[in-house]
Amino acid sequence: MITAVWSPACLEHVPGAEIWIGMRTPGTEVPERATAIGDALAEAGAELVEAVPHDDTALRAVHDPGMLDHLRDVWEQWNEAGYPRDPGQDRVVPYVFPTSAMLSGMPSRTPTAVHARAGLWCYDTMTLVGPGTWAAARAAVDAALTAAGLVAAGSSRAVYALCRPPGHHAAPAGYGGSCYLNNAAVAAEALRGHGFARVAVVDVDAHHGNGTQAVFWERPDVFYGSVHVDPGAGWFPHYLGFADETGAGAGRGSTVNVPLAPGSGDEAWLAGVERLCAAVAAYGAEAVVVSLGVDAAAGDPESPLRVSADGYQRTGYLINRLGLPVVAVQEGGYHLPTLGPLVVRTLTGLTAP
Ligand code: SP5
Ligand code: ZN
Repeated sequence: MITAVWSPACLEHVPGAEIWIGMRTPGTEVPERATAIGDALAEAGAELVEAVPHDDTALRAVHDPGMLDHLRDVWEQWNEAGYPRDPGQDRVVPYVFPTSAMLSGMPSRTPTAVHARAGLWCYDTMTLVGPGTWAAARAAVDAALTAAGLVAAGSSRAVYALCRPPGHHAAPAGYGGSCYLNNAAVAAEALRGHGFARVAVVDVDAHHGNGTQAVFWERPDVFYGSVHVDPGAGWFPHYLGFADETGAGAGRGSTVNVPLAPGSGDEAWLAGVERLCAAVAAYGAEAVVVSLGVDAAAGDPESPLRVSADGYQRTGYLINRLGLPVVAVQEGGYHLPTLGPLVVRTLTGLTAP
């Protein structure tokens, strides 16, 4: 039996577009994704549980309070500045970024103008903020926290949170990659708070979860492992996710990255998942958070990996066989016709007796 936590508020985020290489493209992280997954879960007979509101304790342990305030308020400020009317931009889109190239060693200031401040907290032009973005992102966090609570209470060994927007690209003080708040990191933090001494995040989204990696980079109490398309072969997030990134300080060795060549299918993918599971067992994790993207599927428009539906079920089963409590949170997956069935297949493997 699959238990799935969801919130209707997750549909309120309508990105409207992604600005990619300067072009306004339709965007792929659309509300219909959540509807497609929800429909497939209902058809599969999953138990659907509505998310319960939680306080900000775990969220504030993951993200800079300044970024949280920004995300909560920025659309209203943008609207009040009049940009939806003149020049006609109805979403928050940054245009200047305080990169090290710009600052050249000088400290960053907080710009007065909202159109400049957008680039302080957002690191790309693909992750737009509209009127419903904060409500949806915060509801996705509540779904992840509700799932973590159910697992901690022992109501199910594995619980799935239908989080939207996704979260694994959201860093402590920067959002991007269609992600605003890091649902998986917040779930891991919550599991720590519920008394699991060592928690592992296993990220099977097609892209490297640079945000989650950054949150736990120096932390010995949360492991981060990811299998993803090689950023060095030209894929988002481009700057992070290489095999030599293994953590620092007290977190040295508790990050594992398995980049795969474009075109990789089930064999290479499942070998990567097995490597992550072996590392999780060796680490001595007491609970697992799965960053469950299904965009490594052969039919997905956002990655060149070629994982089959059977490959996803086996992915779920390999994690299941660790025998640990699991919170699975939705990340990417953009091929609307197969998205729902792929999630169901993964959860079928994850919850098999
Ligand atoms: C959570 C997640 O899977 N985020 C993925 C973010 C990666 N997006 C990269 C998009 C690169 C441009 N793709 C071409 C789209 C043209 N409309
Ligand atoms: Zn992805």
